[in-house]
Amino acid sequence: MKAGFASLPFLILSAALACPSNSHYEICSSPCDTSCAGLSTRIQCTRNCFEGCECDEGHMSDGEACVPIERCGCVHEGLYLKAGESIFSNNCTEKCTCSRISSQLTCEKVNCTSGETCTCTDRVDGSGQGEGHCKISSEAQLNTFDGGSGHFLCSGVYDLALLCNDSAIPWFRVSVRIGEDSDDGPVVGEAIYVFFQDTFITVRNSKIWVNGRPVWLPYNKNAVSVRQIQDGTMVDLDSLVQVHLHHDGEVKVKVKEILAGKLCALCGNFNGDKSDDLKLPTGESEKDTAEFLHAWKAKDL
Ligand SMILES: [Ca+2]
Repeated sequence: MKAGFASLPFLILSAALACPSNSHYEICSSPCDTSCAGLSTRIQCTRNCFEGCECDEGHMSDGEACVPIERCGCVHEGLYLKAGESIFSNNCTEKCTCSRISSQLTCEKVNCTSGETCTCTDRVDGSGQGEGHCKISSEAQLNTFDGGSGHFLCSGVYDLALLCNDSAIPWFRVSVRIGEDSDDGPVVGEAIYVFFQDTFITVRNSKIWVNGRPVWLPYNKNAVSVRQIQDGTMVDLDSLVQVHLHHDGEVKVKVKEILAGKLCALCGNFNGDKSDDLKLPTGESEKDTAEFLHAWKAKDL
C-alpha cells in the first residue's frame, strides 16, 4: 500500500514531462544553446535556465523539432529558413533556397513567365475572400474589419480584437501597446500581446516571449506559430487569426470568415456593417469616439 502511494507522484511527473523525439527533460535548460537560428544570427535571449525539454546532444531546435545540427537551416536577411525551404525576395526578382543536403543558402535570379504573377502570401495584407482585415497604421489610425476609419489612438494598451460570442471557437484576444515615437513623431504600435487558449505571446522590439519565457523563432506549438517575416513579426493562431507587427509600428489583424459577427473591441464586430462598430465592452453602442477608444484600454497590461 505504501509503495503504491509513493509511486503516484512519479507517474504524474513522468506524464507531464514527456519530451518529443531527440529531446529529453532538463530541470535547467537554456534556450540560448539549443536553437538552429541561434547558430547564425544574434538573437536576444536570457542566460536564465528553465525547466523543460532540451534537444539531445548533437541536435538543435529548428522551431518545430530537434534535428541533427547538420540539418539546421539557413538565415537570409534575418529570416530563418528550415532546410529545404525557399523564399522570394527583392520584389520577387530573387529566389533563395536553403539546401536540404548542405544547409547552404543559394540564390538565383527569377522572372515571372507570361501568365504568372508574384504576390506575397506570407503577409496579413492579403485580400482573401471573406477574410477580415483590421489595421492600425504607423500614424496610429484605426481601420476596423468593416471599413470604419478615422479614429486615432493615443498612447496606452488597447484591446484590438477578441472573441465575444462563440464558446465553440478557441478564445483569443489581441491587444496592442501604442507608444509615442521618440522624436515627437507619429504614435506607433510598440508591442502586441496575444492570448490564445493557454498561450500568451508578447512581441516587442523584435523579441518574443511565450507565457513569459523568451523563445526562439520560428516558434510553433499548440496551434500557435510565431515567425519573423521580412518586414516584421507574424503571430498565427491556428490559421484563424494572424497578427502582424510591422517594423514601422503598423499593426494588422486578419481573421477568417468563420469569426464574422463574433468579435468585439476596437476592430469591431466584423458583421459587414461599419455603422455599428463603436460598441463598448458591455455591448452598448457609443457615439462618442473618445469614450469608445477609452473603454477598450486594457485593464491588465
Ligand atoms: Ca460592424
